[in-house]
This record gives sequence, C-alpha cells and structure tokens, in this order.
Amino acid sequence: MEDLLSSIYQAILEGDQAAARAAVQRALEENLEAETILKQAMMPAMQEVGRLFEEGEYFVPEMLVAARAMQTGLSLLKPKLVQADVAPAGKVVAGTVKGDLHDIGKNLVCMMLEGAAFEIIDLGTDVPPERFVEAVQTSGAQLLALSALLTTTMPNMKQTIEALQQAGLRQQVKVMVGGAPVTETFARQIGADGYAPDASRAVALAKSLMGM
Ligand code: B1M
Repeated sequence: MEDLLSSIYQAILEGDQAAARAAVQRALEENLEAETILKQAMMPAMQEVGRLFEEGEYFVPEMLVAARAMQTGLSLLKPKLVQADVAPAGKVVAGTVKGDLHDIGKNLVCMMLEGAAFEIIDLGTDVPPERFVEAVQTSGAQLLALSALLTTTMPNMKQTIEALQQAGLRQQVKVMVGGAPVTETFARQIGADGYAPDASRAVALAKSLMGM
C-alpha cells in the first residue's frame, strides 16, 4: 500500500499524467479507499508542489502539469466519492471567484457535495459577481459556494456577497466560503454564513446551513 501511495505522490509531483492514471487505477483495483488515496498521496503531493513553487524550484509550467496529473487522478476517484445519498439535499451554485483560475479544491468540494445528494451548478473559475448573482436568481439555489486560492482574489468573495445584497437576493441564499488562504475570521468579516477548511467539512457545513 505504501508503495502504491508513493507512486501516486511521485506521479503528481512530476506531473506525469499517464503514471498518475495508472497508479490510481492500480490502487483502486487493490481496494484502497478513495479517501486514503486522496488524503495520503494526492493532496500531500499538491502541497509539496506549492512548497517547491514557493522555494523557486518549480515554476508555473510545473504547477500546471502537476495540476493536470491531479485532475486525472481525481476523475478516477470521482465515482467513488460521488456515491450519492438518495434524497435530494438542495441546490448549490459553486465557483471560483473572479481573477482566480484554481479549481481543484472547488471541484473536490463539488464532488463531495454531489456525493451528499446536493445538486451542483458549477460555474467554473474566474467567475465575476454578476454571474453568481444571475445563477442564484435563475436556479433558485439555496446555497452559494465560493472558492478562492489567492490572497489577491479573496476580496472578490466580499464583492460577490455585496452584489447579492444589491440584487435583493442575500436573504434567499446561504453563502459558504473556502480555499487555502480563507479563514473563519475572514468569512465572518465579509458577511458569509460559513467557512469550511476542506471538502468533507464543506459537506457538513452545507448540511448544517440547510438545517439538516
Ligand atoms: Co497557483 N498558487 N498560482 N496555480 N497553486 C497557489 C495557490 C500558491 C499558494 C502557491 C505558492 O506560492 N505556494 C500561490 C498563492 C499565493 C497567495 O495568494 N498567497 C499561487 C500562485 C501565486 C499562483 C499564480 C499567481 C502564479 C503565477 O502566475 N505567478 C497563478 C495565478 C493564476 C490565477 O488564478 N489567476 C497560479 C496558477 C496556478 C496553476 C494554474 C498553474 C495551478 C492551478 C490549476 C488548477 O487549479 N486547475 C496552480 C496550482 C496547482 C497551485 C497549488 C500548487 C495547488 C493548489 C491545489 O490544487 N491544491 C497551490 C499551492 C498550495 O495550495 N499549496 C498554488 C489542492 C487542492 C485539493 O487544495 O485548492 O486548497 P485546495 O482546496 C482544499 C481547501 O482549500 C478547501 O477544500 C479543498 C479540499 O480539501 N476548499 C474549500 C477549497 N475551496 C473551498 C470552498 C469551500 C470550502 C472548502 O466552500 C465553498
């Protein structure tokens, strides 16, 4: 098991999509839990990629290929992570805020919410406040899930909440926020209804915001 996890870790770190696919497939065939693969190999690999970038050993192209290898692995885990409960739990509009192209964490949050029977309307990345507003309005979603990975794009979460207020929609939708630089204190400061540090806690938060 350690060998398999370390091949997945290495494949993502090196941005080797084919090796990541093969290693994750092998791990699933060996009946390793999707969550074990994610938490013990894939997420630590992305963490290390971030560290290497900070140290100046990796540059944007290395981050990009690592992200692709990660997405390949995630797509194989998705069927395991999305074994949905039966009763529909509510509708969620989700997206990464304006100016921000990071979507791996947001995708993971969406997958886990889907697994908890939420209906997801995923707007993708670099989503301006007005698109969030429009989607909430047309879908009648009860929850808005905002992700940001850059300190420079965190203020766009606040702008999105303000845009909801201006459109008269703030009372209709609960707003949850998350992403590596986001904190509970920041969430409170910008008037969000909740913050979750990771995907599984995002599910718990979504359920509690829905009164479940
Ligand atoms: Co970027 N990047 N990046 N990057 N990147 C970070 C975020 C950075 C921390 C790296 C570093 O310096 N150590 C740094 C940000 C520094 C800062 O703002 N303080 C950074 C930078 C600087 C940049 C660029 C500016 C680099 C440049 O161009 N010079 C640039 C910005 C582009 C843009 O967005 N406009 C950039 C670009 C990129 C790539 C495109 C190459 C690629 C993203 C590809 C993609 O997402 N499709 C990339 C990557 C891969 C990273 C790192 C290495 C990995 C991010 C990731 O996917 N993590 C990252 C370093 C790091 O995070 N350590 C880094 C794995 C993922 C599962 O975790 O996204 O944290 P995460 O999600 C978690 C939680 O945060 C939480 O749950 C998830 C699962 O547990 N969560 C939520 C997330 N959203 C949530 C929402 C919720 C609740 C929980 O409720 C709604």
